[in-house]
Amino acid sequence: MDDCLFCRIISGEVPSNKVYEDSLCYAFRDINPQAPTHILVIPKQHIESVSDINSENSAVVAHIFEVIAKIAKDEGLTEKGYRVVSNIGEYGQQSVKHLHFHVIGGRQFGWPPG
Ligand code: DGP
Repeated sequence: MDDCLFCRIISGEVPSNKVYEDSLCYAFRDINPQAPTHILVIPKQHIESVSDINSENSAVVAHIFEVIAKIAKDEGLTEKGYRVVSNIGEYGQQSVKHLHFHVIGGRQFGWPPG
């Protein structure tokens, strides 16, 4: 989508700090990191949010979680633990309307979230 920031990052029109890429997904460092490691993993296909995952497009989500496990290992997050978050809609405070999974780690987190 022309007016989608993350689609423009995938195309290279908007620069990003790439961590991983394959034919289905793209991972890059968040511009405003909330922890020592903060990576966003996104499908190349434009899907707006978790609410739009269905039987037609869910295979890419399964693939993304395999990629997340690999990235977490590569970034040294697996031993201590980390968090995977997807914000959805207004109450979830989703600011970019392209499905993305935050992979955040490198410090202790609290629960519940604010
Ligand atoms: P969310 O609030 O869940 O929609 O998260 C969107 C994230 O995207 C937020 O943590 C900041 C990040 N972000 C926004 N614009 C850019 C950008 O241009 N480049 C990068 N690398 N990250 C961005």
